[in-house]
Amino acid sequence: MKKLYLLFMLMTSCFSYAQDLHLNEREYFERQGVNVLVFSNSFNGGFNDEKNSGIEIIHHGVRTVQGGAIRLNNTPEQWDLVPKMTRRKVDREQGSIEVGMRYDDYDFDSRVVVTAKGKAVEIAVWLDKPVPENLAGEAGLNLEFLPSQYWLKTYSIDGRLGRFPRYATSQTVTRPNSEKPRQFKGFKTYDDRGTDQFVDPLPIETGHNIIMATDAPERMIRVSCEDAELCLYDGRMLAQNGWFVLRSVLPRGKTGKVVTWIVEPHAIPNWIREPNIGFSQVGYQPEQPKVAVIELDKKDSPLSQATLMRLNEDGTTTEVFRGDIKEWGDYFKYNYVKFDFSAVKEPGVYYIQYGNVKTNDFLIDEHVYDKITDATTDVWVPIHMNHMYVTEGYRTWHGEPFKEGYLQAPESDHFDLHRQGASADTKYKPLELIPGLNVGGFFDAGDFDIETGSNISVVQNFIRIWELFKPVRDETFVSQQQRYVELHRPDGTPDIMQFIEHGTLNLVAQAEQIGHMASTLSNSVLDNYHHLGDAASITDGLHYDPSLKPYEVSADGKSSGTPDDMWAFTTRNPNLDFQAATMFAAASRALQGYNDELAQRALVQSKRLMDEATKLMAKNKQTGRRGDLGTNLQLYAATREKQYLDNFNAQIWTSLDRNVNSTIQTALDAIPFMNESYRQRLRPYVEKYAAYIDTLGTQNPYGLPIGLGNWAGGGQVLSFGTTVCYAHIYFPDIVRRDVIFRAADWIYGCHPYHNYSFVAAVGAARPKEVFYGNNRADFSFIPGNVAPGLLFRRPDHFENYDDWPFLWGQNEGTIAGNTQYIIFGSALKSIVSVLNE
Ligand SMILES: [Ca+2]
Ligand SMILES: [Ca+2]
Ligand SMILES: [Ca+2]
Repeated sequence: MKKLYLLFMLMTSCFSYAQDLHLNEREYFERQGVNVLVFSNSFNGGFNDEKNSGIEIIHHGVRTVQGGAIRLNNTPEQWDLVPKMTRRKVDREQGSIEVGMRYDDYDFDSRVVVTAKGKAVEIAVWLDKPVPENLAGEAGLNLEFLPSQYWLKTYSIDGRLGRFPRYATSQTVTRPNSEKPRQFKGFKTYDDRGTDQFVDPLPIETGHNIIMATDAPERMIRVSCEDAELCLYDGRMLAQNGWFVLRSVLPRGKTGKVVTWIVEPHAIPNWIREPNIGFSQVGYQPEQPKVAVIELDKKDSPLSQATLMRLNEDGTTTEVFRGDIKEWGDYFKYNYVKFDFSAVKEPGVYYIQYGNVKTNDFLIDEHVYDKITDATTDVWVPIHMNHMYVTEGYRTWHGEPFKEGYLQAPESDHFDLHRQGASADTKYKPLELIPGLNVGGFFDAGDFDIETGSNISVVQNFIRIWELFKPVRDETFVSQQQRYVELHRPDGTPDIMQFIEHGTLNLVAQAEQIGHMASTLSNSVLDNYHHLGDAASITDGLHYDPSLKPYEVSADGKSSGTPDDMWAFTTRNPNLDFQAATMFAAASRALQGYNDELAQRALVQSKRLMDEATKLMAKNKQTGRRGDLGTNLQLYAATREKQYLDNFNAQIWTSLDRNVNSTIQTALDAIPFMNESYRQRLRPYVEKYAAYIDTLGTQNPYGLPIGLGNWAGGGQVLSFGTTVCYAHIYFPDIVRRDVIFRAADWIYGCHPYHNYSFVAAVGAARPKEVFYGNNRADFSFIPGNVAPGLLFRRPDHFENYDDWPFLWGQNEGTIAGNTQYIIFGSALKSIVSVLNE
């Protein structure tokens, strides 16, 4: 009886669920094809990209709407103020979610209440106190729409027709800076060229009823508002990463329910998301496991079989394999099944057919991995060489950046998470030129600063690649004397050696000129930090002279009054010095015989910094990296002094006992320096690690550690992949060959959301098309870049846009991460080459 009743409840609720939006158990509004999230993700402020928060809509599987909140700008930028969420209340009886928002800077509180009303939601803004006078006319209810999903589509506002523009070309006005709401920590995203005015976009259209994308049912959405005007803006007028913004300004002097929107996203009847067939776009070595992971809508019924089709050389297609579909189960919002076609080993060109869905083709061949690191080493890395002119064929990637050098940073906060303390810890006065720093080094990522910690890792990664794999590949011409780099022009020197040299040149200069390591060499003003274009044009190349007026150039043409010079952040951190000392020791060894003079300089700085850092840390009672396991191993590798090996031996086993997963890579790295009994003692720990690898298979359908942070977990997958490769190389009987391919499969396409390779152009049939590189404004990529991948949005959505490059958490690649990829790729290649013998 009870069962029957439950069944009846389930049936009726399913029926109404399919029709109307309802509040589900994950605390968002849902109907088939539409999810409306209300502050499942809240704003963070500052450096954090804010196109990830507030009221969001996932429309037929794509998060196309976000940023629903009270905002202080027509089209908010990344460093504009964001509201702090003061509370969030889910009312299941009313079917509503209420969120309190606060701007501390203005002592301004507001609330939104979102309530399901049939197929629509009502978004109502409530005020207990009127909008503060200095925000009247500025504070409004905003909702943002993803440009790449709406451009070229139609809209109709109060019956007037229009089309969303592909490129931003609406109109703007300028207003006095005094009227501009404050930006994060008082930073300014714009250079007003001395006008004391800021640019404010004008609306494209205004009205009370708007229907967007009548020509695209999967994007169609209707918004109406009786008690205020709706204004449609193009956020790209101010910033290339801006979205289309719909906005109603809050009325002056009113309290209570002040603005009410009815938002109705269209749902395609009985919509079921197309299966996403995850497989490796690079293809498969014949002997490796070949398992496609198929991501299914929960309302989809899994098929019983899939087939592997072969494209023949006479133009015909043959079914070569038919296999059963195996259920894995639910993981967050989707259901996962697998198709294992490992039995197919014959080299050839294939595709997977699952029901009506057919994948693009891919290779099965011994040589599929041969070129996986070439784009990264030959193209991505040299393009990120700072202080050089970099050219490729007819194209110049960038001129020589920062010719005027770097100034001593004054005490300051920073928009890219750095800080200069009250003491410079140097002999330089604030804003004095520190000579000799504009040499060598690598751009951090999609931005152009030198992160010292990352650059240290980069040199270490290159040394590791050099010592383990000795790649003599020479495709890059590097002249330090001419400050000139040309891609695809061999110059007789292995490129990896030149990259070690280039990284070391900057870091040694820091140690010599500053006396210790800078935390970063970075932009002094936010208005050139978000630069997109030629790195050489970020600054004017002239020394900053505060005695000149802004934008004035001195009579001799050598200095200017424009405060655009980069700064060196020099507050001393002995841990960083220690890290640098370790790296310098290794670099000195690696550079021996290639650049003896630099090798000698690196050695001098290594000894001095190690000595000074040790004393400083003792004085501050710090241990930090000094006592670090990995550091002792690196020091032993670099100096072969027994004390470091003794330190390592004294710690390694307790550290492994404490946490195998976080220590195993270091333990494996030590094997070349150790005897057989070390390896035997390590065995049970490797067995424990293998058991952990097995548990991953039950945690998610991909059998990998999957990160859920603000920066997607690609780096975690890469380091897991690298560790597994090493574990397999040293203990092939414990860590089976099969598991080493999991990380590669993921990176090259076997992952949620879509099945594109996260690495740009490496022999993949379908690499991602857009990345957050420094050419992101062109909706392009720099070959060899590795995207962080799948950004998790609470409570249950993985995302990687491939038509919108601007979210760094999913699409940026970093110099440290991409050199880590070269290690992973090199290790994988070396294992596969044994397999091919
Ligand atoms: Ca940076
Ligand atoms: Ca070369
Ligand atoms: Ca300058």
